[in-house]
Amino acid sequence: MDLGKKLREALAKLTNRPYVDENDVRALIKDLQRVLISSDVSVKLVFALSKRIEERALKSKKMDALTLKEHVTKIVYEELVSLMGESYTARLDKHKILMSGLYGSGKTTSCAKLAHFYKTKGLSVGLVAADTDRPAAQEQLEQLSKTVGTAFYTIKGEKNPAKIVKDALKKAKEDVIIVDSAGRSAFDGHLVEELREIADVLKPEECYLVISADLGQIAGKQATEFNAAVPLSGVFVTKMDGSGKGGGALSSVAASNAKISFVGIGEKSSDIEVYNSEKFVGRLLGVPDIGALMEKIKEISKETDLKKIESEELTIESFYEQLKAAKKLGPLSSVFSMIGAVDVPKEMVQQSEDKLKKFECMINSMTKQEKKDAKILKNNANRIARIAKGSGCTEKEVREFLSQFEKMEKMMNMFKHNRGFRKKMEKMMQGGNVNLPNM
Ligand SMILES: Nc1nc2c(ncn2[C@@H]2O[C@H](COP(=O)(O)OP(=O)(O)O)[C@@H](O)[C@H]2O)c(=O)[nH]1
Ligand SMILES: [Mg+2]
Repeated sequence: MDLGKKLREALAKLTNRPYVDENDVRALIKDLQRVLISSDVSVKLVFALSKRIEERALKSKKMDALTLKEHVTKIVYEELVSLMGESYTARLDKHKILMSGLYGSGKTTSCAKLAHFYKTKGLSVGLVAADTDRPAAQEQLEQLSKTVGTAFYTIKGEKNPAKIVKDALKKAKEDVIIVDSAGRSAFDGHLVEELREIADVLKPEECYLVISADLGQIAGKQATEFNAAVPLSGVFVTKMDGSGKGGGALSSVAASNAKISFVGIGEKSSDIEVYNSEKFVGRLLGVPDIGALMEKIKEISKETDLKKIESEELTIESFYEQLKAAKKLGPLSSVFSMIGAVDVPKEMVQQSEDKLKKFECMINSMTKQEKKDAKILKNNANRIARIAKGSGCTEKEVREFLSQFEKMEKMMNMFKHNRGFRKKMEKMMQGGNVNLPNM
């Protein structure tokens, strides 16, 4: 089952409603709990998270610029991000990496992925095959190094991995050196000893543990065990693409002392991402960049300077400026879902997008003077025909736009001259309910 889909459904139930009360929040939390536990997030973590969401949603002060629905969505988002751990920043200097992990976790594949990643960052990479356990392990990495296009080092037939590493270090001149090590079927003393021997020679700046997302919450236990024996700088979580337990793996690693550094999302060398919990949660919730969108909404509500509107004439030109500002928020569909309107039918979103695009074309076909003074357009068939032709719209559409614009102008005039109305408007804007008329 898709964790993201279920999470989105749980949130949609809430965001479809006009008001959010205590029962709504409790029901949402119940849904969230079910979803998280089914993706193997530990019960302990789930309950701690539920408690925090409930407390914050019902007790913490809501920001004026947010509606109640946005307030709850924001809290769920923030708490999920904190459950899934800190985002990672990959280092881009010269450094040496040791990869460790159990059999089949995806070490060798992930070595190639890291090689690909650093190559795309403009660094040269050397791959070192120091898995002397599995017969074909060296060939596997050599093959991958050819595909990615990096240097490759090993000593065929050598049984001592530390020797291979020592020899590679003598020859390698690359910026980033990545050492693949042997796994074991379980975490044991032999594995620790071997890793320590390699680390003594390599002196790695980074030591990544490779863990498959399939392990779910056991991933955290493994990270804790490894970390105690060989200090880890991060965990490379693989197979995020095929596992329903990804949420459990990420949250349990985040709760251990280790950090998630990279995630593998497929079998190809390019299927790698630097771990970003905001992005991960945003994707789960169906809004890829929810954090950035929140910031922008806040900024824009600050920017909506009421005094400015009060003193400024509304012209097609200034309307166009506002249109462009609104477009900065991103595609309308994500703007709609941000303001809680997740169930807006696709056709309607599309219609609004199309309408905005048409407006833009019409405005672009107007002269400077027309943009400043819409009155000269009114009932002027010649000008309307010219704009329709220039913008690829029908004359009827141009007339519709002009009449909508006129309505807005009237509203603005009322706004300027009527204190009561102005107060109402101010309140409405603070609640974030800024509706484009007739859209
Ligand atoms: N779908 C998917 N498969 C992966 C990923 N990472 C590794 N694999 C597969 O997992 C298997 C074991 O990988 P390998 O690198 O040989 O594991 P190692 O024994 O730890 O070196 C291979 O079939 C890989 O293609 C991933 O992120 N997604
Ligand atoms: Mg391997």
